Amino acid sequence: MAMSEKITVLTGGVGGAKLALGLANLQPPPQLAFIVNTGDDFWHLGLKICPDIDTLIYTLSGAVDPRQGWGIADDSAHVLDSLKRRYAFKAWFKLGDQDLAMHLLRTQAMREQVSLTDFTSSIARRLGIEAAILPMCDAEIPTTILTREHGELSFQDYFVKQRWQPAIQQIRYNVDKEARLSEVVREALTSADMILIAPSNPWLSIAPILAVPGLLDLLESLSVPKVAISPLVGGDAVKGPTAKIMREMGLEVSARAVARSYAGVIDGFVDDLRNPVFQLDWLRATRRDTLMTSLERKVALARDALDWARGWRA
Ligand code: FO1
Repeated sequence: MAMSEKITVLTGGVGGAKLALGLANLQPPPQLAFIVNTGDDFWHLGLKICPDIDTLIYTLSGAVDPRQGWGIADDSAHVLDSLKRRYAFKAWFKLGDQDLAMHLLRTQAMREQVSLTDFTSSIARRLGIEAAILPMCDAEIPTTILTREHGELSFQDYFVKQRWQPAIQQIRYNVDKEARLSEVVREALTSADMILIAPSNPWLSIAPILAVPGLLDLLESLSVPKVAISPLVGGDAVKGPTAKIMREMGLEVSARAVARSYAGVIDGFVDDLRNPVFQLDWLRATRRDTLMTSLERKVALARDALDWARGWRA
């Protein structure tokens, strides 16, 4: 039975990719589908760049730079250096030479009207990835950040150029009128035996996915276990601005506040052992060590989360 078990995961960023690697290394392997945030995507130097999709693809194919958690390990930067030295281009977004190959192919595909879904699945297959990697939407839904200091910033301007320092007034998920839930995303959700929300930033990585028209309603209508894993460990983010953003939005910085932000979406929560214990009457919760500092720990967290949710599945 476990052989054909279907697990669908909402994910974005480095934390999500770590859990994905744990899931992909489970024995026996479940059938995995990852619905990936594309709110961070942007056009830069004429190239279509999808950081969260690439982080997941590089992680699952073993190419990722383990120190950064994104980009390709031991990549060179000749193109970027040339842009900086010869042309005085302000290269604030680091694009490695090998990473550029992905952006070139993707940009060509976009120009030839290939959908992001089709391009992503063909490139993932070519890199030997068995899991389905599904962009949350084929239409662009760019996240923008309203700040007092700089006004409205595009996502990468806020995240990379400004190093997520400006205080957030509002996060906008700019849903285009043309945006539709793709058939493959719908199918991945409706056919899943279990749905996980990775320990990604709830507001920057998961909320853009939930903003795809029809996705939230569909999720709410499904009766399989829906389990989020805490992005906070010991009351702080492992990496990135989750805790800072919660403070700026006037939220308590706690796993409880994260779980409450998923009200109506999840019915289970894997909390970290280091966080203060909390209870919500609508939520099943368990406590684990969620720090994924080695492959063994990633696999253990993935296995524990699935075993736990299987235990209370009707
Ligand atoms: N993150 C950085 O902090 N600085 C960078 O220069 C940078 C370049 C980059 C290039 C390709 C890619 O796929 C990801 C890259 N990231 C970089 C990471 C990325 O922008 C963010 O981590 C995500 O968008 C947030 O999930």
